[in-house]
Parts: sequence; structure tokens; C-alpha cells
Amino acid sequence: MGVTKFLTIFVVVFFSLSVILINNGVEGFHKIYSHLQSVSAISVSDLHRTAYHFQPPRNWINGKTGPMYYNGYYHLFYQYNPNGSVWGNIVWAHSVSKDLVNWKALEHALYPSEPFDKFGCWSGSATVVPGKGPVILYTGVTDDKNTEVQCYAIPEDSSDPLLRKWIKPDTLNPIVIADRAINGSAFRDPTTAWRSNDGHWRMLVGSKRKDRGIAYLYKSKDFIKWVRAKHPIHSKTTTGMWECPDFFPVALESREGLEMGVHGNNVKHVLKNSLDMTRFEYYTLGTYFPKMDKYVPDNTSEDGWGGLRYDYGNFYASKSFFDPSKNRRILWGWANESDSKEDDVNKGWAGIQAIPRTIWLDPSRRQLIQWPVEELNSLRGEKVKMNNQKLNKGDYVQVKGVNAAQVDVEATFSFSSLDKAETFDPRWVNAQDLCAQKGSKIQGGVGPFGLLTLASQDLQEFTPVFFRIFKAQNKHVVLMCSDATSSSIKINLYKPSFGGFLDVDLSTGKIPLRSLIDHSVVESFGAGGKTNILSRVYPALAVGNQAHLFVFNNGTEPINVQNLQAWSMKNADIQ
Ligand code: DQQ
Repeated sequence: MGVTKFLTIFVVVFFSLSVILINNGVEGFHKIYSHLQSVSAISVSDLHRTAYHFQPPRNWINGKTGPMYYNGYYHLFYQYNPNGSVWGNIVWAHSVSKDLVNWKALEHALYPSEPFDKFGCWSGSATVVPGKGPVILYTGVTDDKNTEVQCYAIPEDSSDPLLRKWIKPDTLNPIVIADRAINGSAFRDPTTAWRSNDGHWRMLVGSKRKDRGIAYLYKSKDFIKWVRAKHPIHSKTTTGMWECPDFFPVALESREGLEMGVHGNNVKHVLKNSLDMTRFEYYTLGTYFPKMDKYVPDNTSEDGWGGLRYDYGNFYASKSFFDPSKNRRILWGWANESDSKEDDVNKGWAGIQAIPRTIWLDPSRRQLIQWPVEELNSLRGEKVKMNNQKLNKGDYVQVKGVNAAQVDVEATFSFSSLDKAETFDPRWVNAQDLCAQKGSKIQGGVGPFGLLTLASQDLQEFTPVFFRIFKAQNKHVVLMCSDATSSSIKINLYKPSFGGFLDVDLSTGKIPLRSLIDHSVVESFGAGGKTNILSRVYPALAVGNQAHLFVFNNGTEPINVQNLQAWSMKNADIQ
């Protein structure tokens, strides 16, 4: 082997290993367990099943594929294994809802049936084409080498409000195959299409070349014949395969969502990619130049591994869609399990969908804001309150009277001084590492303070969601953590301490926090949805009515729980 070849192999292996190690061993692409793919569990375990986060009655699910609103119904399509609780045999399962909370399952919309999707109907998107109705764009897998092509499907009867049956016109499919310049086994997940002023439709397809993540742009006059634009709309070195790209406009001055295709001076664009290498997503805010077929991230928006994330926890393969019934854009992510494959097989299920989130541009224009869709409030039941609860260093106070395994909590924590804030070391660039280093039990100055969720009475098990404020040279730095380290006495679980920094105005002297707690998920929104973290946890003791909720402070600065409201959540009707 020549020296150059050896060096190239060394660099590639070294780089991949470093990424895997830096990211705590999180694996890329769906791990294949061929022997388990079609093994159906004898029974389904309810212990950690969610009550209001979407999950089907059994089996494996992954990312949603074409969320859409059409003729009075929300449609959720998602990647589903009908035969087992690990990834495999992938079809597009289909559920519909009037309110994004309660769901009715329909027959599968797409399943492998044609030469162009015989080995899987993978992710894609839905586009409502004016005058024609909805069209699905999806990735078909044609062989066991994962050759990926882009296909399309239309409803058999677009006047059926439930859009029960989908057809794949086989004289036209596949509509896009990888040309010679493209890696055909890394070519998937078409976006919702949009039409620009020149009348041409456009869509993106995720890909990579060596370690460069790429979003290819395709154009079409008729939605059937697609031609690749000369350049990708955007790409970035070292980020690896870009799965499930999402590209959409956000208004500068309003919280209202925008349809695809809106561009100009009053909008910014968002490009999100799901990084297969580590299974987390990042997004940039920037400007779309339709005439040049280019997207350029703002210089305030880091493009790459350190970029902004919708969620700093377990949240992947997300998609957004415009909801014309309420003029909002909704973002929706998938949360994988973090227990073992054996656990999943025994449970008989794996994977949940996060709560759909309304998404808009922060007035700073540097980031997005997310908030659970308002319809979720319809599940709020019995409510308890806590007002002006002072927390000195080391205090843990229980929030009594709620079903702490299934609860929606909104709390505002206030402090009167930041003098005691610990000094921030500028080398602390990785929030997740810092959360691992400075857990909720490590005393601080201002913080750690926040919630202890899914806690056993004796605090053998708990998942804290908390803030910690540091003093940097000429500003304060706020850290938000969601720490699964002590979430379960069970071993063989992935128990990360997730974290993100929070760009928040501290002059108000307070930070709000909302957590949606649902048996095996704690989904939290810091400072009104600026930094969000979803954790999957599997308590053994803190289950059912043995789960408790506390507020706590472990910093020298006293913290006041100005107000806290917690609602026991009713079960969503998910059939
Ligand atoms: N999962 C799908 C792919 C997509 C990945 C296959 C995202 O289309 O890239 O189930 O998790």
C-alpha cells in the first residue's frame, strides 16, 4: 500500500473514531440486527410506555416522514417495522388526527412492493401541490447494497379526507436516480418541495461525499421530471451524511409560520440536517438566493458540529411542516430508546415521537424558539401550584398532589444576585461535557437549581433538569442540563447528561422552565423554548405512583420558585 493511501486510511479511521468517542459512543445509521428484525414480542410491556407522546401499540418506529395538514386532518407518516422492535422491514405507517394529540391509525401508506422500493420505503416528505393535492416524495431502496432512489406517490382518491390509499405510478417511478457524481447509497430523504418565482419546483436530497455533508438541489417544471442543479444548495466538510434535510422560511417580525417558497427581505431561511455520524441534528439560519440556487448561513450561525441544535438531547430525523389552519410552522422529532436492544425486544416496542412544537424566529434573529403545540394543554388535568418557595443551598422540596410520572410542569426560578456565580473557563465549549462534569449534586454558586423529575422517594433514582449560571469575562453564561446519570438503578442503559447553553436575558432575574414528563421521557424547554432537551429514561423505582417531583437548589445563592404550576396529564387517545 502506498504511503498516501495509508495516510488517507489512517486519517479517515482516526477521524471516525474521534467523532464516535467524542460523542460518547452514539452510533451512526440504524444498527442492523437481522436475526431480530422479524421477531415479534410475545407481549408488550407497559412499564415505560408513554401516555401522551405518540407511539404505536407495538414494534419499532423511527423518524416521521411526511407530516402534513390536509382538508381538516393532520397526517403523521412514520418509519415503522411491522414485524419487530428493532429497525428493519421499513414501511410508512400512517395515522391521522384533528388536534395533533389524539391519533387514529390507518393502514400503511407505503410498503415495499415495487422494484424501486423492494428493500424499503425510507424517509421523505409530503407536498401539497396546488390544484393537484398531496404528493409524497420518498426514498426507495432497490437492492441489498442500499441503492437509494427518489420516488413519488399520490393518493388514490384525494377527496378521501383520510387519504387512506396511496399509489406509486410505476411508469414514472423512480423520479430521481443518483447520477455518476453521487454516492448512490448515501442519497436519501427528499424534502417538501417548493415553487420559486420562476415557476420551477425545487427539492433537496441529503447526501455526502467522503466526509462532506451535502444537500443536493433538484428542479422540476412538472414535479415528475427532476434535474439536478449545478451545485448543491449547501454542503459542509467533516459533517458526514446529511439525513432528513429540512429547509424552510421563517418570518423576521412575526411568530406566524410561512409556507415553503416564501423568500425575500422579510424572511430568513433555516437549513437543518440530521448528522448520521452521531445522530444529532444542527441547523443554521441564513439567506436563500433562489436565482443562484444557493443558501448562505449567517455569520452569526455556526455551520458544523458546534452549530445550533433544535434539541440537545435525544431528538433526531425531525421534520417541520406549515399548518395553514393555524398559520404556524410545526417541528416534530423522533426520540429513540436508550436502553439495550434486548430490552426493546422484551418490551415489544421501541421509539416515540416527541411532542410537536410550534417554531418561530427569536427576536434576536440568532436562533429559533420552540414551544409545545397549544393543543397539548387539552390533556391538562388536575393542577397543583407552588408560589414563592424559597430554596437555600441543599434544599429539595416535593411538589405534591400530581401524577409525577405523567405531568406537565411550568416553573419560574428567580434569584436576586449573580455575585456568587462560578467563574467560567473559556475552554468549556461543550455543554454536554460540562453537564457531565458539574452534575446536580456538585454544589455551585448560582445553581444548580431546577426540577428533579421521575424521582424515587429516597432519591435513589431521579432525572434532574437544571440551570447553572457562570461568570465569564464580560458576560454570564447559562448552562441547561438534563441528566440521566441517576435516572435508573438498572444497568446497561445509556444514561447521558445532556446539555446546552442558553442565550437568555438575565436582567429579569429569572429563568422559566417547562418539562413534559411521561414515564420514560422528560422533554424540557428552557427560557420559553430557547434551549430544549429531551431525555429517555427507564426508572425501576420511580414508576407509576412511586414517581415524585421535586424542586431543588444546590448553589449558595438562594433561589425562589416564584411560581410553579403542574398538571397531571390525561392519556392521549392514540389507537
Ligand atoms: N432513517 C431512514 C432514512 C433516514 C434515516 C430509514 C433517519 O431514510 O436517513 O429508516 O434516521
